Amino acid sequence: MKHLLSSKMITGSSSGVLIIVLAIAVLLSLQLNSPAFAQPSIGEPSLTAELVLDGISSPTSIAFLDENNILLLEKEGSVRLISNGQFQPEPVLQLAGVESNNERGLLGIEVMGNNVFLYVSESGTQVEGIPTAGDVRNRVYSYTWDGTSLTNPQLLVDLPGGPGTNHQGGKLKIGPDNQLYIVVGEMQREGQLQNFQSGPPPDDTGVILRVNPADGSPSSGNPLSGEPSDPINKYYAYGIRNSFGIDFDPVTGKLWDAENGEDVFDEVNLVEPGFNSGWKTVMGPIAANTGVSESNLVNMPGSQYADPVFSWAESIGVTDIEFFNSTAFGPSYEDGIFVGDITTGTLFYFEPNGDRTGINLESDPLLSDLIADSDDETSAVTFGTGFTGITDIETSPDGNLYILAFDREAEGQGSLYRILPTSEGATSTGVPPPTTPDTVTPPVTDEGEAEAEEDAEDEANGNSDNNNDGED
Ligand SMILES: [Ca+2]
Ligand SMILES: [Ca+2]
Ligand SMILES: [Ca+2]
Repeated sequence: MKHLLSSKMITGSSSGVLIIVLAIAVLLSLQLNSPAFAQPSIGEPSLTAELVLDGISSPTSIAFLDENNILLLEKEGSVRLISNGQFQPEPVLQLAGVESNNERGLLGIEVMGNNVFLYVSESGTQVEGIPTAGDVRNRVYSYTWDGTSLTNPQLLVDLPGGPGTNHQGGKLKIGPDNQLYIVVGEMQREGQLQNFQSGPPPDDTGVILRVNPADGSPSSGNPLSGEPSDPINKYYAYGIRNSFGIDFDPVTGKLWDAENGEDVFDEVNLVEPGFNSGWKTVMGPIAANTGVSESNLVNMPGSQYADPVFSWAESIGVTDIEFFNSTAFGPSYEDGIFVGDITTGTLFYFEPNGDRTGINLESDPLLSDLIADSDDETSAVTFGTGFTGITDIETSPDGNLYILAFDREAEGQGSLYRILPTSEGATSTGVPPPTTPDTVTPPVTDEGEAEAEEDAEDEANGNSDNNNDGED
């Protein structure tokens, strides 16, 4: 609750006294309610967060089919359809053999016409005809949306799923070049893709892939290699610890990502072709990693290291990033950047700089270093709070912002919100009031334990060759 409506946020608006009174009223109402019913709040008074649906089981991602129909992923393997704000009772696809331990599961979705792409962790049995020799694999499939269900699965990409049960990545995006981008976490590996110069060769972990959405083959023009037999020919970026968010700037067409750190430094990055994010030698700005220079990294031909364009000094598990390609919030928010996190359930907002190569904070006395290293600085980039934990952010075709909330304190119980102008409240939009689903599937995730497990894993790795460990 430490980021709740800070004084800095309040004084940023014009009618201070009224807003302070309203903020106190909001704080009092939050205190009167139990945390399970805490409502998100938005710092900008002209905007409001409205509940679309609750009672969702461990939601990881959403994608819009059109302005009235949303596909939603539940981590254990269901693809659900939300039509006109109502959950359809039966999943449009129920996957078998999904491995959903810790951060594994049905993680990512993207839509291109009638093609729907899914990223899913599958258990070590033969799935879709692929013998797996007992290994958990992360796989990307293409399905066809026929209006009522997902049919005709086609395996596009077959990826490692371990040994770590965390850091699986999983977000998918189609770029303006009509290629499919896939972010894959490092899964506790320590190879050349994690910047170990003497480590094992590239193994499809800690990367962003760029592939042909028709068949999963490497896209032409990839930055590291164009050789058909070269395993790095499908990589767009590497050195990524873990990411739950990639998106394209609608103005420049460039890719950005959000990455989460171990205990220090979450990041937002501009991902130029061949980007090396620096993990596991560097997290956050390289100057903050004692005794490390770019010569300590694995510098593949065609690659370049770059510092994040923004960092949080203390890791809060940032998740998704979304460019708001909409005028629904007025001109000042058009094509701005929203980022969420899983630990505090905070929605952050950033304005790109003039040439859209970074964040417009040059004139801020505390944030011109592009690092949020205090609660006040975190609050200065906070847009909204109270979303329990955020797993996805999407802009609807009709221009509103949707936030997918995942409550780790309540076994992954999820909610879907949308943010819209306060003047267009629920009663004038035609959106039905929130309903309680007929049947609520008991959550079966163990996210709390998973987090403890991840912490234990990260601590266990403390003696590994990780230069970040000196930072705390
Ligand atoms: Ca980095
Ligand atoms: Ca700072
Ligand atoms: Ca998203």
